Amino acid sequence: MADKQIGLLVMAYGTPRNIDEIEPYYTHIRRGRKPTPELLDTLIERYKLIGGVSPLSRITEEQAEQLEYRLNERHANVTFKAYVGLKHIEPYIENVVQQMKEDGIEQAISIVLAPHQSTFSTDSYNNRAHEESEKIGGPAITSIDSWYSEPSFLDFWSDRIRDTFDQIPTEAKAHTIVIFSAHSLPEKIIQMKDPYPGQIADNAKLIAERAGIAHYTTAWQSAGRTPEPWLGPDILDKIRELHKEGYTSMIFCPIGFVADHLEVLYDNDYECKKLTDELGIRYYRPAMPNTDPRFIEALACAVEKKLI
Ligand code: FEC
Repeated sequence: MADKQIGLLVMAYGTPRNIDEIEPYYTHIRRGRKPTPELLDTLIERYKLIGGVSPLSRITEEQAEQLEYRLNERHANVTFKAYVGLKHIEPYIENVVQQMKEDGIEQAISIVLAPHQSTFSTDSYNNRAHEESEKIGGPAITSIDSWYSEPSFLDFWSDRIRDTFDQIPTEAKAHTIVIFSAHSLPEKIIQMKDPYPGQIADNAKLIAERAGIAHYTTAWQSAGRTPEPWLGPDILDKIRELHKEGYTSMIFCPIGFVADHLEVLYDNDYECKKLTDELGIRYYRPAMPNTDPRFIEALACAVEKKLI
């Protein structure tokens, strides 16, 4: 008898693959509103500062391939077939659901390459996948809402933090703080009882306990350039506040992201680093999950929980 086939819909944010794709990508993020020339230039400058293009599309592909490989390795009677569907650039989530149907996939599991659940984030990915499958009559998709508490994911960050502490001079260790950060979202999510802020706080606590760290805090980064209020405290304000409290070394853990990309390579490694340099603070930013085996394991375990 042929193996049971399961589609693995791996969804991620997406990134422009060259300079010409930046404007349509930005327009899509802004729900169809073209950015002003000033906003566009600022974004192009940020991409230039990280080398012209983001490594995100390559990393997303590798993460999906490795997840597929790991699952196939340990499930003898099931064949997992990974499909990458993106939020803001081709191949869009909808096109990939159509592709799965054309390929004869009847059953699929969807996972978003972002650990925490939010209406503005993971729910919007999953809703788009479900709406398309309902429209075209399949495949049946089972979605993972969030996976931040997977033990291997907690191990990944706590090991990274311990390794980073080892690099800090002994006399500076007592004045070191870990800053866990995630992408800010509009403040109205608090009234909407969105799970996102609570999950970030819980994730930070779980990692801090595992790593055995004395001082940690949370902050929001990369807020949108819109007039509405966004979740705070912003990470740059947080750095200034912690400096006043006497911290001299800071370990930045952007736990809301899982890869090297603009929001980490620019917002953390350029903007936060510039400020810590000005204030005379030591800046540490452990390597991102990318294709680390502990991270791939966390994704695989989250998928396995949805297997019937
Ligand atoms: O190209 C790259 O390497 C970076 C890709 C990238 C990731 C990412 C992750 C998240 N975002 C989230 C929410 C928002 C909201 C807005 C918003 C705006 C941008 C802009 C760029 C961008 N995001 Fe993003 N985000 C990435 C890139 N993001 C570029 C536009 C310029 C700017 O404002 O910086 C505001 C939209 C608006 O204006 O209305 C909201 C969330 C995540 C983490 C979860 C996920 O990965 O889906 C949440 C990667």
